[in-house]
Amino acid sequence: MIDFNPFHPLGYGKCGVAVIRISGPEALIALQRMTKISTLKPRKAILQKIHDPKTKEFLDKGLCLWFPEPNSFTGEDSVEFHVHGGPAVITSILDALSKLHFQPALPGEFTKRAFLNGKVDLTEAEGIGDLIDAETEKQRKQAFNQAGGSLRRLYDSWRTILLNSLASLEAYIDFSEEHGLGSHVLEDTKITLHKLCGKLEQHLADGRKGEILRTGVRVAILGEPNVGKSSLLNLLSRRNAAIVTSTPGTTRDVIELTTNICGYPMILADTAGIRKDPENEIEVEGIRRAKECTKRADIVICIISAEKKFACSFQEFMENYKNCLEIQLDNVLIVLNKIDLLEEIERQRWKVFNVVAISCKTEEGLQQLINALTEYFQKICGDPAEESPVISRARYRNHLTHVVEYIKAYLRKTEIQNYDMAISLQDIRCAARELGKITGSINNEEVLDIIFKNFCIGK
Ligand SMILES: Nc1nc2c(ncn2[C@@H]2O[C@H](COP(=O)(O)OP(=O)(O)OP(=O)(O)O)[C@@H](O)[C@H]2O)c(=O)[nH]1
Ligand SMILES: [Mg+2]
Repeated sequence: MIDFNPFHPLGYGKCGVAVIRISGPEALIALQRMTKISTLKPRKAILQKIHDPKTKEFLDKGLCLWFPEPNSFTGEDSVEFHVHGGPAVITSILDALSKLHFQPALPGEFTKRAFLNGKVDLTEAEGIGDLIDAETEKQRKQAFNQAGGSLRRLYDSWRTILLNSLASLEAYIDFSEEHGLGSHVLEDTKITLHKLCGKLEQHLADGRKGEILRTGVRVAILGEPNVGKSSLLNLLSRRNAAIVTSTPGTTRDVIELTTNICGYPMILADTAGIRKDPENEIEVEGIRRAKECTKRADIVICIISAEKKFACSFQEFMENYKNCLEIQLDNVLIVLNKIDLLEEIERQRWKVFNVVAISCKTEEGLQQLINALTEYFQKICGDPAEESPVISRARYRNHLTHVVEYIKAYLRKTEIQNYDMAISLQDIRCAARELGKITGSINNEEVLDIIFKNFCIGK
């Protein structure tokens, strides 16, 4: 198996050094047939001329390493060629390897083999995938912890509790009379499972922190036309992504981009300005999309322009404004834009209101806005450096929900007089199975295919 696929965009491009990895029982033989190496120390780099195994033509000179099984990433014999990263060099080495019957690796195939050879469990494998996809510091931390086994240890410990409870109860059913196992076994197990259920429920009630951090926090910018929504999108992303003009109703479609705010991934959406009297059906559709977008958002930045005059109290004004924008979220950050247009006296007036005052034109107040957003992100995603491991995928949540249901079903049955104990144990077995599906100790080929196909080539 070769993990460098020249047809895949992620594995190709000019670079200083390219690493071509091969894995499988023939890896060392391939290395010996393509170099003059006869003996080699494990994990020690050696500079060698690399040649075609059939024509003997020299292809490049590079570092070669051998990782004997089982102490390699895949758990199989593996070899690395560190060669010059030019396309022709890479292609010539891949061609040479194919003459020795090596196949290009499929996406995630290295990690899948590592999993099948017991080097990592499924949560660690998925953590490795997340580490490769991580674009911000917080995502990296969460993925790094998971790849290092934080979730595996947690879920394995819970599975052990279930299996121990099961063993105690089975022993009680089989031997209680002969060996005098007391009914305290039943009571103790009930207490243990109650506690475990509580921990699981607490773990599940995390507000989807880990999942949101993994995929990005959705932030929608909403407001009346011309208040500076597109200007803010451009400013926060440091890109000229959206058209800015002085004509109200410039933006029609939702413009979405991903950016990094203090290590948190933010999926920021600029939307059409909302007003009661849209000019045409394009604007009507734009407004519909804007409102739709806020329903998916974790945070809404609601912009008002400092040019706005209102006769009522600020609270009343904001209530009307939010009603008009149809925002029902808790996480609404009110931003007053265009403060560069205000006289000092007017600025003082705004200060009493709980708004973040900025100018997209002069960038005044930008840091305060970033601080306010970061506070929201900490609330929504937590901090993976400080917290216990959190659920990072819907797949885990789904199985964990089933675990809770099975434990509760068991506990409910124990409340019934003369319940069939042997049958009720099936619930504990199912609960343990569901946990096993998360870590992969219980696996099925179809699920594995789905998980690993989302990996990039080379991992
Ligand atoms: N003085 C001043 N003008 C600004 C500021 N921010 C935006 N503008 C101007 O306000 C006008 C509208 O800005 P946009 O960013 O297009 O506003 P918008 O909310 O996206 O408008 P629509 O897409 O029409 O809903 C443009 O002329 C901007 O240059 C600011 O902080 N100060
Ligand atoms: Mg706009």
